[in-house]
Amino acid sequence: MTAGRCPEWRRAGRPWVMGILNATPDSFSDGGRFNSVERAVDAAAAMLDAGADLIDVGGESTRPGATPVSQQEELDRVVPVIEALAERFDCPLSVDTSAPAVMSQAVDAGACLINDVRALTRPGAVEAAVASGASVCVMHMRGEPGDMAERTGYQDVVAEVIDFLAERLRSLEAAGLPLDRTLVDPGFGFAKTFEQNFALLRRLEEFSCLDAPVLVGMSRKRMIGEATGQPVDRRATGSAAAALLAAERGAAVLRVHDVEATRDALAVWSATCPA
Ligand code: 8Y4
Repeated sequence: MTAGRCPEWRRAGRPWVMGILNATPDSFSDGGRFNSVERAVDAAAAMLDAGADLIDVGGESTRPGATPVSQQEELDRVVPVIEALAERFDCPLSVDTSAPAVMSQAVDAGACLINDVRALTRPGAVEAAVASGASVCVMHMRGEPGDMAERTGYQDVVAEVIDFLAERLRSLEAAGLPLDRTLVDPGFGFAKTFEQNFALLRRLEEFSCLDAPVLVGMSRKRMIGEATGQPVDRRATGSAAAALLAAERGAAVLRVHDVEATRDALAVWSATCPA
């Protein structure tokens, strides 16, 4: 299997901006596959125009209450989109999935990064990821999107999330995934309260002890809504502020919906950094 090339995640200057692309059928689509692939390509083009460095393609919603998607449906949604993006653009592509078959086929189609909110815990996921040659982002969560809300008991959320990720990195390394192919993610909003999410953001620098690039995803999430009082469609400004604070605290990759707002915030930050 051949993975598209991933960038060197750690670099001087600003973090990489990962644009979120939902490869889920939308209500305007006529249901035809070609139509939804074309729409996805257009959405990716718009994010790249706005300054995205890479695109994260997902076909399964991890929102609480979302209906689970069959593996075949996920493959049908994600693989044609990644193929089309790999043909059209030369940016790195990421696949947001927990399913081993989707990992393998998405990497074959051109993805260089596997973004798994379940940290390769599904049977066969570690093997598929190792064999793919792609990089992997391992994220902290507890339970499943349906029961996460009740699983927020921590003594020290930052220490416990770091411990979980450290343990995951060790076992992935033992399974044949070298450290230079892994990123870590605190999993904002996944089984965390408002205070816990903001403790993770405030103390993000502590994640540098893991020696892996840190990816963060806070874009438009409830933590932003709770801080700003804004509904989901008016959280771009709050999300850009959160992304900037993460950048300041060492984040290597920012997973965002609002690429232009994020790039503008980073441009202002960069101007304060001596060249
Ligand atoms: C509005 C829009 C409200 C989106 C909530 C959401 C992460 C992730 C997700 C993350 C990594 C989401 C796939 C949840 N979050 N991957 N994925 N890190 N690595 N919710 O934080 O965006 S989906």
